[in-house]
Amino acid sequence: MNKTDATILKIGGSVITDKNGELTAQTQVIDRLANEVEKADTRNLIIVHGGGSFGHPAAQRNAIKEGLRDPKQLVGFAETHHFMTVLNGLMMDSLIMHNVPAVSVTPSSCITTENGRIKSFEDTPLKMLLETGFLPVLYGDAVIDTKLGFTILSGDQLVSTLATKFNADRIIIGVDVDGLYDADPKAEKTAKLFTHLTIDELKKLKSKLGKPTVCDVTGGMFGKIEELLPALERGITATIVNATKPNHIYRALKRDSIEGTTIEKR
Ligand code: ATP
Ligand code: IP8
Repeated sequence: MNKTDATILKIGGSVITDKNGELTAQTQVIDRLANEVEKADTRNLIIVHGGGSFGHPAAQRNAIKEGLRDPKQLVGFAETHHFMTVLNGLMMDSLIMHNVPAVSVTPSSCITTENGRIKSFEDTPLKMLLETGFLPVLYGDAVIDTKLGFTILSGDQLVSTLATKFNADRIIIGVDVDGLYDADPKAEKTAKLFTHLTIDELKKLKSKLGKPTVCDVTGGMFGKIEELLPALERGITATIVNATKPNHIYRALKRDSIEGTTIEKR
């Protein structure tokens, strides 16, 4: 199938929340990003945002990723999902205030997983929203799992699945560092930024990616790269940029040159 001009933009929880705290939204950053999305006016855009300090602490506290083992976890699942809707609400408020026709699509209402991998996806409303000219917004969520009872679906798995489903030509990933380094730049001051990587180079590097130092049930940068691989194998380009820096998401959406890491099949 030929590629479309669809763009999947992931806005990381490390950007829109403070992952050192709990339920700490970066509302000014959210507003700036909404303004950048408005200015860029990109057609066929889907946004996915991460959980940051809204999703991960509740998911960890209640062991939601590991599945249903104790009825007490049910409230924990509800809490995790609810906190994600609160963060999503902040994103939606800002996007709509900036005249972006953004519509929230709740993953737990249209997706189930099997052992953590997306198994069913009722995507007709999402496809029709996009075709009608809306900007669908999804997020990492607590979802029903056919084997585990429930689990956590990362925004990164969603990004890769959506990019494949919509035959997107590119994925933009906004995080709180300048791209992908040869080590966690927050832990190693001498870490070197990669500007361009092929899949083969990326696979060799995977073992060096830092495990999360903050609360993150979906594997941090390692988990992100692991999830991106299927989309990259299909020839979809991924660019990792620093979304905490003003206009980096805007410039990436406009296809302007930008500091960051571009990953391509070869
Ligand atoms: P969320 O899952 O909440 O959406 P996110 O997608 O914004 O979060 P993380 O999963 O926290 O982002 O990954 C970004 C973090 O990964 C950075 O803050 C950085 O410290 C860390 N990191 C670890 N190893 C590396 C690496 N090799 N290169 C770049 N960043 C790395
Ligand atoms: O932040 C996980 O999504 P991610 C969301 O994209 C939850 O990994 C609920 C923890």
